[in-house]
Amino acid sequence: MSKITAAKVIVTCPGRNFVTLKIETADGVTGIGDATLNGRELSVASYLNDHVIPCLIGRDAHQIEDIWQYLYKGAYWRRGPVTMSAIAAVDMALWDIKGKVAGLPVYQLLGGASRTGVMVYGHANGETIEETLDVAQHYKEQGYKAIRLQSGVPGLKATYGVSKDKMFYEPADSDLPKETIWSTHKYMRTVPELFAQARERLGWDVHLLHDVHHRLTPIEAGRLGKDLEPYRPFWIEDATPAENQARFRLIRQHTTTPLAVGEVFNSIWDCKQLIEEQLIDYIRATVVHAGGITHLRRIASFADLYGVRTGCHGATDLSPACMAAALHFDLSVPNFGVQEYMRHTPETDAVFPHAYTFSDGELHPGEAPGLGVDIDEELAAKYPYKPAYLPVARLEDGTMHDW
Ligand code: CS2
Ligand code: MG
Repeated sequence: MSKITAAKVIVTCPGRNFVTLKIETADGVTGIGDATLNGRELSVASYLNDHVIPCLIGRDAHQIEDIWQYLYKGAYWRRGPVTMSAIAAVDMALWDIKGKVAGLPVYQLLGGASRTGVMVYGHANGETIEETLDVAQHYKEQGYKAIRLQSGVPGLKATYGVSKDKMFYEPADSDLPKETIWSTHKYMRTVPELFAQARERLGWDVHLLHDVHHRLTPIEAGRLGKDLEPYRPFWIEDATPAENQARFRLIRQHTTTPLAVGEVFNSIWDCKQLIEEQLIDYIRATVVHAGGITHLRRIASFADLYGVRTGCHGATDLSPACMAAALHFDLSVPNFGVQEYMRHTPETDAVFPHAYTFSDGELHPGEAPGLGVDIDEELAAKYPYKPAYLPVARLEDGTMHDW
């Protein structure tokens, strides 16, 4: 028995906000979990402080499944991004503790390694196609086997995924949501040209991905998928908003371009129909937003029945604690696809010392017991919370759209 004696929530902002749960047991072993929900960080911090931590004290840290079920069923108001991010943080911290007590990296507790490393994809973006491909060439030279391409759209001031800093992308960049303008008509002409030039310049040995970021209707997504088929994308992501999972049937009728969705999902129920009707090819749900390692394993096992592979979200707003947990999951899960890898800033890496390493286009979680990540509380205290929101999108006539 490893009795939980204390737990605390650490909010820090080394360039962007992160929320971390730290759990301590009677034998002095601690574990951490990421609880960051971009733009709603303080909601999860409160959910943990006010409604979870009081229920954890005195429980056995080794009872990961029972605690998961207690927090999920005991909430009465099940699911949702705040609840499931809080449960995820507890889950990650308990797997961290279990690994440390066992003296094993968490992937060994999940069934051991199923591969030598975790293929990741980098993020090439630019105002123009040429600038985007210059950055993509740089990622290719760094050894990346998979690269996401996002370029500016002529006639639009700003576009999802295009940032000033080419090695770091953070969309939550203002203390109230920025209003951006979107035009599907202008966008639809740009992406096929981007991919045509990308194959010309980068060749066929590198996987190319693109994030549509919820912007299209199903038939527009079908059109885009069909237009991109000659360039064989690894996937197009979030082609259309997925609350109504049946929307993807229409896309599937028109294109064989692989579809990825799920970074905004927080439970298996958000993707059950998408998976069982084989409407997608990759599920993007993450450790931090979909209930932790415990629940993500359930989603992956269900996906495996239908030939759907994992492609976990890994943006800068998921902390190194989540990245570490994701890599232990990725190394072991049988139906692995790819792991997103947006590098964090040096300040963030200093606050979250970690064992994972990058080489030859792959990440590896390392052999440290537990998750192999920690939080430097003293350094974290130097970066107080700073309100930051994701943008919103409107069409050129002012209609609210999906960002
Ligand atoms: C994006 C993210 O990484 C991705 O695929 O969709 O940048 C997303 O916009 C942010 O994580 C939202 O917080
Ligand atoms: Mg995305």
